[in-house]
Amino acid sequence: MSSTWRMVVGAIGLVALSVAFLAIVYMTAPASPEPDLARSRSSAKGLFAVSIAPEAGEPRQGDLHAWVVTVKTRQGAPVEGAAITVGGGMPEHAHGLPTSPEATAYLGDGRYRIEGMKFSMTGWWQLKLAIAAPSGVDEATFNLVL
Ligand SMILES: [Cu+2]
Repeated sequence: MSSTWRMVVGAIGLVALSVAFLAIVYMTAPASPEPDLARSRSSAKGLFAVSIAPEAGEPRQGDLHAWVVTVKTRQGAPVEGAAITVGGGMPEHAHGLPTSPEATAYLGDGRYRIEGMKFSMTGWWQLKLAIAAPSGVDEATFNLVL
């Protein structure tokens, strides 16, 4: 084989490999990234460890229901005396929450009850909690898919 011929064959081989690689990447990549559905996370600035849980079973579309939000320090100590403001909505639909949920009670051990939650549609919701405690102010965003 002449060296020119060898180079041509090599180049064709490289192109074929690249096409195969791109095809695999394209076919295995998810169409859109799934939201992170973790119900425990660090707040945005890392001030608090925040968890959420529905107070009674998984919420269904249209149900008015309550959540319990647990706020702890990074070291795991309960955060008391926090004011929690609830926001959110559906990022894909550019609308907010259909209700105005509020923190209505401190349940002890860093737990706060959020009442008046309602998911009026199925799909991807975000729950945004602004937490103002004596030790500082931070926020945490949770994703929920109904
Ligand atoms: Cu919607």
